[in-house]
Amino acid sequence: MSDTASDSFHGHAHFASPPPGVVLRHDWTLPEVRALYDLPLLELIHKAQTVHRSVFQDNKVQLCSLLSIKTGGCPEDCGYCPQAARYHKDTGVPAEKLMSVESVLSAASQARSAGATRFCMGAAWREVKDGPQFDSVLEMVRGVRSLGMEACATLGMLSESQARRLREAGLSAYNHNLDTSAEHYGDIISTRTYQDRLDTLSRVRNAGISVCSGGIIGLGESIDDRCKLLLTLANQELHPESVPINALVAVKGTPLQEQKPVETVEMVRTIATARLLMPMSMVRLSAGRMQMSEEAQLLCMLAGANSLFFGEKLLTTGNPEYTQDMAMLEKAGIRPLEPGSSR
Ligand code: SAM
Ligand code: DTB
Ligand code: SF4
Repeated sequence: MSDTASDSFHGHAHFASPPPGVVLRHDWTLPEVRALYDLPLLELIHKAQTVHRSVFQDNKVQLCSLLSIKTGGCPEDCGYCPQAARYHKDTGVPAEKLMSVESVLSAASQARSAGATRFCMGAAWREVKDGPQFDSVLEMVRGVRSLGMEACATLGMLSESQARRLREAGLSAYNHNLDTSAEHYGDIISTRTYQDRLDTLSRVRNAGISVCSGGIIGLGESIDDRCKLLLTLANQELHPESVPINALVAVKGTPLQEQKPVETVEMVRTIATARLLMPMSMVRLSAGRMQMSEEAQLLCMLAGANSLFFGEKLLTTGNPEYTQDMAMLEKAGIRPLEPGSSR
């Protein structure tokens, strides 16, 4: 499958070399990462914004659209997730069937009209199973690509052949988050291991699909856990081309329902550190915007976030209204990235 112009831009850091003065490192140590995270805030933001401006167009963010193509009933026990079957009684999130190809593509085409250049499809699966459902997902991927958008999917664990088939269908990126540090992982999820996650990521990478991998802050992790997550992402052979940073949405009925909301400054430090460690990657301000003021979100963009999910729903939880987001960006003079434009 050939890459289009839009493909060779966002995300695909390995297609372009860094500009002068920007070095891509894969040997970060925890004290180094922690030293960045702990810098005086204004200095940290300044550093991150300086790197950001040398790599990306100024005042641009990529708008992504997210759709839950298969909601709820998941056999995993991720402590943050309202879609896990075992919390269903308390979260009330129903287990639904996979959406039809037709309805997914009609949502994708609407998202494109609203300005999305990337369409992400999420399924509450532990892993992909070969068969008619996976065949439908492959058709969704082909359909989204033929609309001229980047197609991203997050479907749980993948085998080598499934990764290859997704690549052949034209999938631009696969999202698979590490969520937190290896050390903290077991406190949040018991039904799979950190190594399972890393294995799927390397299958995605080996299949030639661009990698989208990030995490969640506010899970009760320490600052070192947060820094270790970023270090693990950055010390891979290639940086993930896309790094979503989520603030926990503490959903009633999940084991993490009582977690305190993430402070803005924590979110900003995490994003700025991600920007410094992975200068060429798209850093996405993902879940948690409902709890943030516009100023907080703009501060995240100043610190190096250059992408948002728009639309009033993420997978199962709320997201700001479209018109509100557009007004926020307009006020700040931030423009959506056009399809196929260059960094
Ligand atoms: N089931 C697949 C998997 O877990 O890889 C794909 C869908 S899963 C819902 C995608 C990601 O959403 C998770 O990896 C997690 O990082 C994020 N997520 C889920 N629930 C969240 C919450 N309550 N707050 C913030 N992020 C969340
Ligand atoms: C990611 O890192 N965040 C998005 C996307 N990847 C799939 C998902 C956020 C989900 C938030 C909880 C929900 O709406 O269910
Ligand atoms: Fe299932 Fe993904 Fe939710 Fe975990 S995060 S319970 S794997 S849908």
